[in-house]
Amino acid sequence: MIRLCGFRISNYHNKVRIALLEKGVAFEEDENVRPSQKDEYVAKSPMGKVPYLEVDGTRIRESSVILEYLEEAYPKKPLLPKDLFERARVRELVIFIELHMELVVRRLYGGLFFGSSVSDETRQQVEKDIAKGVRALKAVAKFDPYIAGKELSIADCAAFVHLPLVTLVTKTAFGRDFLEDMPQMKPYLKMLGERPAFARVSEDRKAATAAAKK
Ligand SMILES: N[C@@H](CCC(=O)N[C@@H](CS)C(=O)NCC(=O)O)C(=O)O
Repeated sequence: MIRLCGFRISNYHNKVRIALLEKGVAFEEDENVRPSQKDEYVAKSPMGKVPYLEVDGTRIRESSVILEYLEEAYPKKPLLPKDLFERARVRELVIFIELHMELVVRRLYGGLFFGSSVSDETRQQVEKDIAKGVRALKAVAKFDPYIAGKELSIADCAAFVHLPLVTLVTKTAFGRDFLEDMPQMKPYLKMLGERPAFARVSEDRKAATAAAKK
């Protein structure tokens, strides 16, 4: 049995949940698992992060590794193209989006969402780095209609959960949506949001966010 452990506000948890739903894999979900540095939790997730996947008692950590595992274990409804270069392109997009965009704006989450202080130096560095990430995404994204081309892929699961955060953070921190000069972005995210799996995860994220604010 497969169990996804994490919480429904987490963009990385949601990325995995979308992939499971799109692939039609039967799974259970423990949506009450929170990141922690406590010994008991790091015994399960050594970086103290969510999500992790339990497969018949074996844990897999890191969302990209989980998605690769799912591709290999459940190839019937693929989220990676067949062509080797196209597969590389999908993975390249995921790295651009996660390493060079989401992880960059994440440096400002504490300041923007949790009231901690952020230095001017960090802000300036984020502004520089995110511009590079956006440049990379622009160079490779196809929107044809999916981000890597004709077929839905892992890169769409990543784009859908992470890119709205790039918009939110850049608008709030710098007064401008750094994705605004990609006119295809909004209709693309809307189109994905109309797919049942994406819509469900999005609705559940909103409900979990509202519940957390109570
Ligand atoms: N590279 C990890 C990132 C996961 C991640 O950063 N998760 C966040 C929640 S969205 C978390 O657990 N943060 C707590 C922490 O970093 O200690 C993955 O792809 O699974």
